[in-house]
Amino acid sequence: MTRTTWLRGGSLACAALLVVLVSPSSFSQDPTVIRVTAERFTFTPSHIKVKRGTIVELRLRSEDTNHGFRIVGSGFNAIIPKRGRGEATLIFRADTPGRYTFECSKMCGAGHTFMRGTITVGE
Ligand SMILES: [Cu+2]
Repeated sequence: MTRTTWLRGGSLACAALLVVLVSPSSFSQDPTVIRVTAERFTFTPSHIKVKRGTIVELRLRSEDTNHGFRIVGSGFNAIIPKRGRGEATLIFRADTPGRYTFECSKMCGAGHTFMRGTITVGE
């Protein structure tokens, strides 16, 4: 069974890179699918680069326990289900160039606070 979590954007006032799209039917282009694996205590890949304007579909999967995925400074936060329980999906349009940090938002052990990465939105 695959459980998919569609995340919806909170406030657009966060001036973030992200405009989270509610459903795939609202795309005007095919999303760029990026698969991210969480495993104590890293995300792979941990550095993600996209061009401005790209619709990004992050598919978040765990190789061990539950993890979280939060993009710092935005309202976006997901639980990545533990191994074998499906994945979380986050879709957004990368609108604002910059460098954004993501991190695990669910305590997963001693290295939890080191579990982070970046999304770079280029011109
Ligand atoms: Cu963690």
